[in-house]
Amino acid sequence: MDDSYEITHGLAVGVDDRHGDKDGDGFPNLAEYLKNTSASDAGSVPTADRMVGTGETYTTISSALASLTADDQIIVVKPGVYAESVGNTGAGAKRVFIISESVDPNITTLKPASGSTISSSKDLYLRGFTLSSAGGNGVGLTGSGSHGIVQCVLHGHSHGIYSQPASSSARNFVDVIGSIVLNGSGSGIYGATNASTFRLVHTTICGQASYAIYNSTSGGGGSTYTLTNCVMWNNGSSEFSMSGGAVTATYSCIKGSSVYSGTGNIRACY
Ligand SMILES: [Ca+2]
Ligand SMILES: [Ca+2]
Repeated sequence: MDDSYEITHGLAVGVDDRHGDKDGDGFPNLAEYLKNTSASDAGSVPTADRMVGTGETYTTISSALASLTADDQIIVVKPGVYAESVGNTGAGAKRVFIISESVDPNITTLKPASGSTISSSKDLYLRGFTLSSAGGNGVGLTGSGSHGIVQCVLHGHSHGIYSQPASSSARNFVDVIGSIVLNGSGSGIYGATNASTFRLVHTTICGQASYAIYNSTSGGGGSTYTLTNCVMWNNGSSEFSMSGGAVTATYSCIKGSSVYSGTGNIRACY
């Protein structure tokens, strides 16, 4: 975002707050910037490029996504259960915002019969969904990009969020804000081959059979994970497997006796 836009709307210059929502209108600062609406006025909101739901032209997210001919488009999704695996990969992939019409993730659910729930090789912003699966990953991020997963519940996947940039020179930046990852058979976040940068804020990972966060050492995968006001609790193996990666935690509650860089953390409180 341009500094002039950030100054006009009271955003923090020099801080990557693209996935924040300063005015709380449900549209992230970046979408408001790209669509020329005000990031500091909840009465000024972008118009959806596509609407998905009963009675709309598009009744699946996949069909709306396939119809896009440009990047930086906004798909708004009405409440409902969408039994589809959404793929935003390959030659047709777009930078896209997929936003639930409701603030409540419990009434807008994405639940494929099998496989990963949503995958993307370009910038993906996803807000206000429950993602539920029968064994695949929740959000699979390949290619390289800047991604936001906001106010989502990721339930029962293998890995909740799986990031594997396309090459050692690519990198994924992933904001996870106000979300819960729980009760999957793998890890909550899996930093796979090649490096990613994760920022977790107000996010809980619990009840995963493996780790809260697992960092792979392959491909020079020196990923970083910055946690603020997060809870990592009761995951099957332990909270982190971090060889090759690094955790910095601040004002977070992390089960176990390990000490992590950062301040104000509560630990070993079990
Ligand atoms: Ca906003
Ligand atoms: Ca606004």
